[in-house]
Amino acid sequence: MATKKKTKAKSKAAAKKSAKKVVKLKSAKKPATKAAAGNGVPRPSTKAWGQAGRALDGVKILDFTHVQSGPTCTQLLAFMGADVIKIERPGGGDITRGQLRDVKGADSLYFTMLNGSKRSITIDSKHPKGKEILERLIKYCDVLVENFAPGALDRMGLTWDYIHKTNPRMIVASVKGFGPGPYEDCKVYENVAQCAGGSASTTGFRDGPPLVTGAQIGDSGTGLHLALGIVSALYQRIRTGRGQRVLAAMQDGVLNLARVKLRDQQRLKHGPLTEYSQHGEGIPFGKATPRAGNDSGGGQPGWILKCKGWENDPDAYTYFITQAPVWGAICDLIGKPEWKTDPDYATPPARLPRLRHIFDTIEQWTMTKTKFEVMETCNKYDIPVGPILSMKEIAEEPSLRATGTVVEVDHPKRGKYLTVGNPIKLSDSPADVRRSPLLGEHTEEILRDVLGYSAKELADIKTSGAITPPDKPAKAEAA
Ligand code: CAO
Repeated sequence: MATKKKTKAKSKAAAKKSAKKVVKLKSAKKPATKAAAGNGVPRPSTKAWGQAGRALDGVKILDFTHVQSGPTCTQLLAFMGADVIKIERPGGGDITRGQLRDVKGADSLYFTMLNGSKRSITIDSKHPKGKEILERLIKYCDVLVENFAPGALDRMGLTWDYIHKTNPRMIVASVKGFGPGPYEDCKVYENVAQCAGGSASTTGFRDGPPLVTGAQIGDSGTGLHLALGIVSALYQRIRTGRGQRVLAAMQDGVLNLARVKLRDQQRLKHGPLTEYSQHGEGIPFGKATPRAGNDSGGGQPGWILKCKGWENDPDAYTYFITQAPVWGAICDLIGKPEWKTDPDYATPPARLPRLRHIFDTIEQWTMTKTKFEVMETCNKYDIPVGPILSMKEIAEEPSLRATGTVVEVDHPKRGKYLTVGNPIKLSDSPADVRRSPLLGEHTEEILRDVLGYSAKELADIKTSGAITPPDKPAKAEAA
C-alpha cells in the first residue's frame, strides 16, 4: 500500500510538473500566437501586390515649400501617395515657375520637375481671408512642410504654438540653411550649403580651388533628409497622437553625406591617408582633410580614365577601381601578367606609391575601348568600373525608363517632358508620378471639396483678394 501511495504521490507530483510544463509551453507559444495575430498590425492584405493602395495614402500635406529643397521633399511624399496641397502666392506662385524658362508661357522645367503629383492652390497668406483658409487647411492636414527664410512662417502668424494649438496632431517640418547657432538667421542656397557642410573643401584637385558638385546635395539631399524625418514623425504619432517639429538644416544634410571626410579628418591624427594618391606621390598632408581629385572614397584605389573617343567626346571616360581581389584579372586584361608576382605590384601596400603609373598603364588599355566596352569586358571579371554617362545618355537609357526612374509626363502648356520618378522603389506601393500643377489649378476644387466652402462662400472668397493677385480678377489667374 505504502508503495502504491508513494507511487500515486509521485505520479501526482509528475502530473503537477508536467502541468507546469504545459503552462510554460503555453506561455512560450504566446509570442508566436501574437505574431500570427499581427503584433497589433492588421493581418496581411490578401490583395495582389501593388493593389493595396500606396504607402502614404491618406496622408495630407500642406506644402508651403518653394525653390528646390522643400519641393523635392514633398514631391517624394506625393510619389509615395500623399495628397500634397501646394500653397502658392497669387500671381506668380513659386518663383521657379518662371526661372530658367525654356518654353514661352509654360512653367519652367525647374518647377515642373520638382512639383509633380501635387495640387496647387493660391492663397495670400497675409490676407485675413487667406489666414482663415489656411487655418482650415491646418486643421485638415497632417503635415506642414516649409522652407522659407528663418522667421518668415512666424511673420505670417503661423507660429509653432498657434499651429500646435489649432491641430495638436500636425507635424511641422522645415528646411533651413543652418541649425541653431551663429548662422541660424541666414538665407541659404545650394552652393552655400555645399561649402558650409564640408563638401566643397574636400572636392576638387589638390592644386586647384574648392569645387561644388553638380548633384544638388544641399537642396535635394536635404529634402530627402526631411522626408525621412516626416515619415518618422508620422510613425511616432501613431503612438503619441501628437505632432512635432522636424528640422533638416542644409549644413547638417551636406555634412551627413560628407561623413567619410570627417572620418578622414580624425584619421589624420594617426598618420597619412594612405589611400589618397597624394600619399603615393610623397606629398605631405596638412591639418585638414585635403581634396582628393578622383581618388576613390573607400579603401580601394580608383581613378577616372580616358576611353576611346575621348579627344572629341567630353564624356568618353570610365571610373576604374583596382580592387585587390581582382588585381590578377586586371593584370591579365591590360597585358601585364608579370605584375601579379612582381613584389612592387603584387600587394596593395606595394602599389600605393605607384598608383599614378598603374592608372596610366591601365589607361593605355581603356583608351583602346569605348566606355561601354570597358564595362562589358571588366564586368565578366567582377572588376568594378563605371562609364561616365552624360545626361543625354541617361535621358535615352531604356532601362531607366523601364524602372520608372526616368518618366515622361504630358503637360498642357509645354507638352511632353522628362522627369526623375521615384528613386526609391516599394514593391507594394507603385510610384504615383504625374505632371506638375498649373498655378492655382486646384484652388476651387480644394476650397469646395476639401475645405467644404459653399458656393456663396466661394464667390465671396473670389472677390476678397485672398486667392488672386491684388489687381487681377480670379479668372485671369488661372489663365
Ligand atoms: N502669400 C503671401 N506671402 C507669401 C506667400 C504667400 N502665399 N508665400 C511666401 N510669402 C512671403 C513670405 O511670407 C516671405 O515674406 P516676409 O519675408 O516679408 O515675411 C516672402 O514671401 C518669401 O520669403 P523668403 O525669405 O523665404 O524668400 P526669398 O526668396 O527671399 O529667399 C531662400 C529664398 C531660399 C533663400 C529662403 O527661403 C531660405 O533661406 N530658405 C531656407 C533654406 C532653403 O530652403 N534654401 C534652399 C533654397 S533652394 O536652393
